[in-house]
Amino acid sequence: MKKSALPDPFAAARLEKGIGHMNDQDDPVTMILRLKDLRKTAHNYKTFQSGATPGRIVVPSEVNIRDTRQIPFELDPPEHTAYRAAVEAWFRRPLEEDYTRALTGQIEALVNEVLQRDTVEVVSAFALPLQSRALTLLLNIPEAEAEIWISWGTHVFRSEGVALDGDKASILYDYIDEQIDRAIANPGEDLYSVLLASAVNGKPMTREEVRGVMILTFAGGRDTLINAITNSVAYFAEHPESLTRLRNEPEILNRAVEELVRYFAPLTHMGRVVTQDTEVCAHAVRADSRVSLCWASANRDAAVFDKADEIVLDRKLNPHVSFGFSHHNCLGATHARQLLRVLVATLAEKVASIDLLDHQDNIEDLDQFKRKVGFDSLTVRFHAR
Ligand code: HEM
Ligand code: EMZ
Repeated sequence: MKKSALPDPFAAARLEKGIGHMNDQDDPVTMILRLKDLRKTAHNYKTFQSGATPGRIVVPSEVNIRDTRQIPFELDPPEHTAYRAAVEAWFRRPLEEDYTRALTGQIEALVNEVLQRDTVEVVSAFALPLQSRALTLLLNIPEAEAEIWISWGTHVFRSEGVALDGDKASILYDYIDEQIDRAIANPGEDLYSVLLASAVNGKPMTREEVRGVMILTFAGGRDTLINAITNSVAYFAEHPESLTRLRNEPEILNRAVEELVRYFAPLTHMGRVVTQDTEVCAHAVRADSRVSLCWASANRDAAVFDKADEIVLDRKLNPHVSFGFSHHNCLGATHARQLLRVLVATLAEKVASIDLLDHQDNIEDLDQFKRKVGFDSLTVRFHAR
């Protein structure tokens, strides 16, 4: 087994039953493992809601460390539709030329820097700075601000060996509160100021709502992107022929990025709260219990994907659900895709090969399932072309 491989722990349960079970802080979760069932459930927001107690749809549940509702993530239609419409245009800015140019500048500088180094620990010295610097573009603030976020480590709610870390989360909340104060006192062109000046259903967004959008923007795009970046580096280390292919066939770049994202599924699953007794995959689920939409499992569903456990770099039909499905599909996907496209193109252009020297897997414990989602650390040496 290659070190960059992410085995599929859901295969047997998906085939045999279509569901899995896990406990999480005494609030159990029925995991939906097949793509077709997942899509049907994601559409049905009346029976499977996102707008429950803040933090409850996340697995592990964040109800004990967070009161603020993340927006638009923890809302259902019709509220969701109005809030999402208010922020959608901002999250499409990564398609603008200036944005892509700035992103390319950041990524080229970082790749040039690691090419000069002897060894590089990819998670902390490549993926984290890359994710943080790129986020300054999405927020439209000076790049230097990223240094503060880098000091927080990979996940803003979790720590080494601690599933949920309230102290760590409060660093983020306090920081966002300060930034909102600053934007109120001195409005600018940044996301905080734009949200404070925006209206939903004719009413100005409240401070608490702005807080909810900002917490989500920081939390949702952090370990997901860090895992995607680190897993990509590990993959290219073990598949130098793929770097060569991307150099010779740049037209497959977008497909390659979709395929890496399908295979890595950086967010394993996301919950919903059941509003009435019902069934998923012919299995009874009770009102007020939780189900989860398991993107990582659905992406390996052999009923939909040929060679589901392989990275087929130019895969043509690729209806993966790594960025979710239906109305809550990932708002940050435009940014994430641009970042990964520029990263992969830059690696193909500048890097001849990567030696994988040392690694520590990051394995999520989902009770019945143990899923490798990436690396806690990955040490490599980059060789220039
Ligand atoms: C929603 C995955 C990057 C912000 C989602 C959902 C998934 C997902 C699966 C759907 C959640 C659900 O249905 O409950 C990912 C992956 C990423 C990524 C795999 C990286 C490879 C980002 C980034 C940001 C972001 C960079 C912003 C900085 C959001 C937001 C939502 C969301 C705001 C909620 C959308 C809504 O509820 O309407 N993401 N995400 N994500 N993501 Fe991402
Ligand atoms: C939540 C979630 C968003 C949650 C779309 O996913 O990402 C998780 O990493 C966070 O812990 O709070 O933002």
